[in-house]
Amino acid sequence: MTFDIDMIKKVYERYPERIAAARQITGKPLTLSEKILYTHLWEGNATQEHERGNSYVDFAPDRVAMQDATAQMALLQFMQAGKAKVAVPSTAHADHLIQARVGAEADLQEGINKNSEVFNFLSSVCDKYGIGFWKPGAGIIHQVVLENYAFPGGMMIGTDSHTVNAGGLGMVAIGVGGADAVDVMAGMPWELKMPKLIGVKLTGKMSGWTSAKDVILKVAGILTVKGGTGCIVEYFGEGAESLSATGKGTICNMGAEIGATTSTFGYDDSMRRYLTATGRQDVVDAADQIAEHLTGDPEVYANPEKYFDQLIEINLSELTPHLNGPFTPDLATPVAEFRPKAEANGWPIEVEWALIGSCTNSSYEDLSRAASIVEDAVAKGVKPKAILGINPGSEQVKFTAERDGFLNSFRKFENARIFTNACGPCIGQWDREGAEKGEKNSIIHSFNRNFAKRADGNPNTHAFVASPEMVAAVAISGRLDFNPITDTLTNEAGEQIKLDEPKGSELPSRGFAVEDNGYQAPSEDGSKVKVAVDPNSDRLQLLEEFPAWDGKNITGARVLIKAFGKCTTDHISMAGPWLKYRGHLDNISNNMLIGAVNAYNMETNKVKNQLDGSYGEVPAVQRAYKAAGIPSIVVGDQNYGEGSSREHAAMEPRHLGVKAVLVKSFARIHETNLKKQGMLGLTFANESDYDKIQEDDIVNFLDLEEFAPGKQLTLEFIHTDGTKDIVMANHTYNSQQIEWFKAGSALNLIKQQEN
Ligand code: MIC
Ligand code: SF4
Repeated sequence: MTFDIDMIKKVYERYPERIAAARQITGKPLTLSEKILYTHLWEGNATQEHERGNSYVDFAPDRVAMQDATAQMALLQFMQAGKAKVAVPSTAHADHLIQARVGAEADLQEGINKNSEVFNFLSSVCDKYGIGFWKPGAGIIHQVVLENYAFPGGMMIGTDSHTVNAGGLGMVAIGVGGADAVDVMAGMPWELKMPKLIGVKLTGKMSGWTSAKDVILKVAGILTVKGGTGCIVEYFGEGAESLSATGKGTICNMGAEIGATTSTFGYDDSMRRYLTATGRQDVVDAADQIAEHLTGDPEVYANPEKYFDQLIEINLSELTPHLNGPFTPDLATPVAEFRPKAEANGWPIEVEWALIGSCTNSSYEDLSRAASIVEDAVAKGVKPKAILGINPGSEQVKFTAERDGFLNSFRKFENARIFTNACGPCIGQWDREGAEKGEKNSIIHSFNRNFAKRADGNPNTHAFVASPEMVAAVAISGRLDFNPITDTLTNEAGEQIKLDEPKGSELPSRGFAVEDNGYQAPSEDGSKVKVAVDPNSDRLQLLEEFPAWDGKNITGARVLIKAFGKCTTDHISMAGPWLKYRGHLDNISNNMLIGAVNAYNMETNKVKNQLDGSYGEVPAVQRAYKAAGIPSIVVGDQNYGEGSSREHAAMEPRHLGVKAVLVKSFARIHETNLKKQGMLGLTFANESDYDKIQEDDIVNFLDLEEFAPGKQLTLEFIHTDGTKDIVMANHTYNSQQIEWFKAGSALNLIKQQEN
């Protein structure tokens, strides 16, 4: 039976009434996104219209998902909230901490050995508080959620930016920081600014080498990494219905890369098929009773320009395969145009590694299509030039793919490696031989992110994102500019051959199978379960409260760093080798901003220490300021904090005494994380003021004492020559969020309110 089916039925029972209330209040046909949002209002039936892009709204999500690298901090915070059990169904998934090195079995065992302290902590906290725990090897959070928990019309939050993957089954699923998850698990409302809506109308039908991945690679090229900020992307049209549910998941998943709050699709037959295949006929039966509410109204899809804030149309019949990258997921290039662009930019053409997997593209369908390419190449006598690495998305996918022979198809390549059902190379959990040499090279993968250093730690690795079938084709040819539609390959007999188009199965014809799915149910009564954290551990550290604001203006502050250009959460709090400290705030703070480029010398991890004029590493310099009682601020560029949901990127500066982050613009999750942790997240009222800020400036806040919603803050930058600039800063704090700042963090406020 489906997990939490009673909860799902309750959600559906209240749908008709809540939709009726929403229709009455808004007086217009509704998009799917609005239906899901309005049926999940904390207050119950809608009593007022919420202005898109403006009103803050309290929601009541149906469930919470967490992964091991963020769950540690989320649960350390939850433990402080004083609750006996989580208020909504919640799960934690062990997937980020396992390194890809030699192959699935050995890597999994090594991952368990190395991380046992953390896995035991997660397992016991989950047991205690009523949280389902998916053990190491069970699979990647978003595939496991899609297979077991996602349901059309539901709303969930998850402590990972790719939580949005569940839009593939018609959810509004949103990535958040751990502190937001704590709100929901503690039974409190969860706040979000009412998103704007981008409609994407898909016409036509894909064929040949084109895959669902190419839809989102194309959309990323159109909208760029910040074009989706504050928006839900809703896909519709005959083209949408022609895509499989896991293909829809791929598209929604990578919506994180355009900064979208989430993406979703209306309930259709592909979802029915997927739910049935994954053992959830009961969800189909329940959903079918209210099917009309689980998709946008026909008037909306007939006249989308009237109901969406922005509209994009893509004809799937004309869409061709893309490669996106390097270093940013929105640099989209159709495969047919790749060669001249690569030559002009000096991108290395030859690839040594091609990787299939990640939460984005590791479904049964993905593996089957990629395997068909490999089989074809073997049959035609072509040897692959690159090494092909594969991370299946879940134990269920792996077990079924093994049974159906796909994994053996890959194994026909002597240089294929099947890794664990886990994130692996996607998050730098990859022991790539030779990466430390820092050589300029290219890799291709079916993941979603390709920021510098992300996969193998080498800043000179150019990573390109493509569909699993293109990754397989490039692995065989060894060249990024290989266009399987037009180009030939030379086989071992010296003949010119062409690869056949990929063939695959949306779902296993014999059904999914699995022996041990890796799930651990929590105890009914967890009150006796002990959660131990060793005070001497270097992996886990109980949290201490951040101090409350002293009510005064911040004065005499220093500019710790002015970050130049792209500054993602990978730059602020690197993953890979640092993942091991995700449960230990003080230790992980030693990676704070070490990847950010200092605008004053264009170097990373080298900033001026104003105490003695020397240059030092960012965390060390900040620790020196903290010890000397000197406040500091961080200055940044556009879309600061792009990428991950990791709240460490906000907690580390908070812990080390940074007071404010002043940037041209923020990515949504990071801005909220800063607010939740009691930091000041501010934006330049005039972006060009960024240029006025100098390395040796002294910074004074002039009117923080009057901090209020909608009121700009005034900062004074005093330069060494005695001149000064007044910089106006905008902020988006509402009155509740200002209370978080005053209390020192949102969690402090929860605790105050409990007492
Ligand atoms: C990522 O893909 O960057 C991660 C690792 O999954 C993160 C979460 C994390 O940093 O733990 C994300 O996307 O939110
Ligand atoms: Fe894991 Fe990569 Fe997906 Fe993040 S994007 S959840 S690291 S597979």
